Amino acid sequence: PWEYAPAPESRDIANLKPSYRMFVDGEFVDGGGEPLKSINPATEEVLAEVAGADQSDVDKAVRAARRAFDQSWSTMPGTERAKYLFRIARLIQERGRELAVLETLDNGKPIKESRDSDIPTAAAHFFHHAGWADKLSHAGYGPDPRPLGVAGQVIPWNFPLLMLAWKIAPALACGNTVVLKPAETTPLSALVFAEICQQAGLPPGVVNIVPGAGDIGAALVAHDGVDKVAFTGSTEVGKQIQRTVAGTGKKLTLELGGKAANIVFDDAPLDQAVEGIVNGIFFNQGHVCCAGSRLLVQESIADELLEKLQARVQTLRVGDPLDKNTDVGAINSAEQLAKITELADSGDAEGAQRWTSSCPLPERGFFFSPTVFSDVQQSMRIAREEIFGPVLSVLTFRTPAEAVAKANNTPYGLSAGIWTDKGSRILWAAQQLRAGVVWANTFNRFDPTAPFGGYQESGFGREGGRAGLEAYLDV
Ligand code: TXE
Repeated sequence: PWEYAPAPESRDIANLKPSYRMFVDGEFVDGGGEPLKSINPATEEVLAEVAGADQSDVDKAVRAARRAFDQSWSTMPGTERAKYLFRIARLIQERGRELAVLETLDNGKPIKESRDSDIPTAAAHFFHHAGWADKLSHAGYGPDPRPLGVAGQVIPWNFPLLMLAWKIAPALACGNTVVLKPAETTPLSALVFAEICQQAGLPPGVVNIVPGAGDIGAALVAHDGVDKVAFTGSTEVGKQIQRTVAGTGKKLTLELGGKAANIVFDDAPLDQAVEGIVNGIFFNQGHVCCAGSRLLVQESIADELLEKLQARVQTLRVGDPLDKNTDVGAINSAEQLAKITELADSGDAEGAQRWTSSCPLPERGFFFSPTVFSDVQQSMRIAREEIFGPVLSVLTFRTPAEAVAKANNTPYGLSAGIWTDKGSRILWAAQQLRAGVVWANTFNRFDPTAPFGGYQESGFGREGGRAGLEAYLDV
């Protein structure tokens, strides 16, 4: 074990302040609720205190969003809305280093991921949707597609700024205004985004950020002044939200959990597949709704693949999220670490074989070694439940039909991966798999032009691409 202390200059680069206020009607204001403490999961130290919203703050934010919708945003020509979105996109890029370090401090993810993936992809979502703002009348929705009104958006902690971008960029492009609640453990980048909205000169009330716990998310979703609800988070909370919204006439999109199969056939390029398997489950510590958490490997190559995989996982560097060489960072919270530990222990109890990387872990902070379970049966909890951590469950199959049947044997349906040399098999499997995204000979690729979303208990509605705009328009 080694002692880890983040370099003091990282706080300066992140422009970290001792306290943050919430953003309502274009102003930073105190909240009426309990303040939140944002913890650095790699050190367990408090990073900053954040104003917490209460119900009346939610109400003020929704009213501000309504005024902005009626008075400026929904009637503004698309060409003008586009200018604001382009400005926001450029400001995310300009402040990219600050945002990347802040995101890593707050979330625990490796700096190379926040630097090369989260922040650039968030900017890309604003660029992409800025380009749509003045073209909606020509997009095949009919001559006059209309915004829905005020969007109430609740996001999780795994990609704090990126999930914000997935939600806010399409909403604004279509002429809606927004009240967004970030996750309680990762509110900081959303509040820096609020500064960016001010810098971009966005009219007051178009974007409002109300930090708080689940009760504030629930209050936002239930508020009468909200016309559209967008949620990314656990399937359990998604179902609660569905019940709240039922019968109200509000539009709803849900992006929930997953248990994706990453399927490796015997003709796959194995070294390439190993890289894709590692990326599929260890990217962002496995805190990824579309993580390739079930490896389905053809029986004839299972031993060889597992050996290669273990050798590769052994080279992953776990630890200091601010070190550019770190591959696997910190687990976001003590609660999530406890959940991962409990589910991994159930794998032992149910008879799976646990293999763990021998990388040393820091003494402080929330860390979990990259773990691979073999001899996994479909009935085991580690094969059925979303672990949302760096834990891979390996199952085998003999025929393509069996692979697809096992892949589809889940209540979820967010993503899947296929590794094979045969193009015809890719097309066949992609049609058979009940998953919103199917990657072939790659994994965890995201692009704002591609719709993303689930089947079954992974939710409904799409984010990104033309399909993603439909969630924010009356056509
Ligand atoms: O999620 P929650 P948690 C899964 C993953 C993880 C588990 C629990 O398996 O281990 O969920 O994570 C807000 N009404 N995913 O507890 O509670 C909450 O404040 C309205 C998968 O963090 O769903 C936060 O902002 N909002 C997932 C957001 O919902 C409520 C990402 C997500 O928190 C609420 C996250 C309520 N009643 C977790 N209760 C994915 N699909 O990527 C909580 N919230």
